[in-house]
Amino acid sequence: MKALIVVDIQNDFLEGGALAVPGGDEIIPLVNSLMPPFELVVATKDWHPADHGSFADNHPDKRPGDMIELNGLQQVLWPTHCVQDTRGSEFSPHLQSKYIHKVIFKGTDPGIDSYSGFYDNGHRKSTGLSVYLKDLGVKEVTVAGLAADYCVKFTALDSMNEGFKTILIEDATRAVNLRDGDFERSLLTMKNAGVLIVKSSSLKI
Ligand code: VGL
Ligand code: ZN
Repeated sequence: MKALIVVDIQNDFLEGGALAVPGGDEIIPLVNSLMPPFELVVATKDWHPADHGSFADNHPDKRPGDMIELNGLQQVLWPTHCVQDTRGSEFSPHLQSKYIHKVIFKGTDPGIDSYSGFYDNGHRKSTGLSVYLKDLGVKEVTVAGLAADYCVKFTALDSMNEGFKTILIEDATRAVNLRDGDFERSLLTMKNAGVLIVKSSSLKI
């Protein structure tokens, strides 16, 4: 069985949102067309409590983009985003969420960030996604969504580590690009880890 994982297509990552990913809105029509052919569609939601340690607002004298150490891990500080049960954490109204079979919530522990849909950034706790997929007999995982240099990258890398054949649709993602070239570097990191990088036009489902 093949699964599509749609990463964090939430208002805060889209135009007008707190942590808007440049061009993020452009992928939504493509993601909408990718979902129906998949037997299983899982979506992730970044789902932070208001006191989350990745928010610059929660650290005196810090600004978005600064680095801190958060419980032993290096952490980039972000604008406050995807707070649980706010409009910013909802799926885009343009995303055809009726095709989503299962939603995985991540980043709920205020003391640790969670870019991947599988594990937190310290690989300390699992979200249950791997067992969920394996129980359903999933062997192949295709990844799309936001953002290519954070949540999409770490979801794809963990998917490989968990033993799934893993495919990234490169035109169905966009990067934050805090530094120039982060998108290209992320593609290379995924490729070197064994992730197949494909264009949607050459995708066979
Ligand atoms: C993400 C930064 C902070 C993402 C989530 O979805 O890529 N990036 N939280
Ligand atoms: Zn986040």
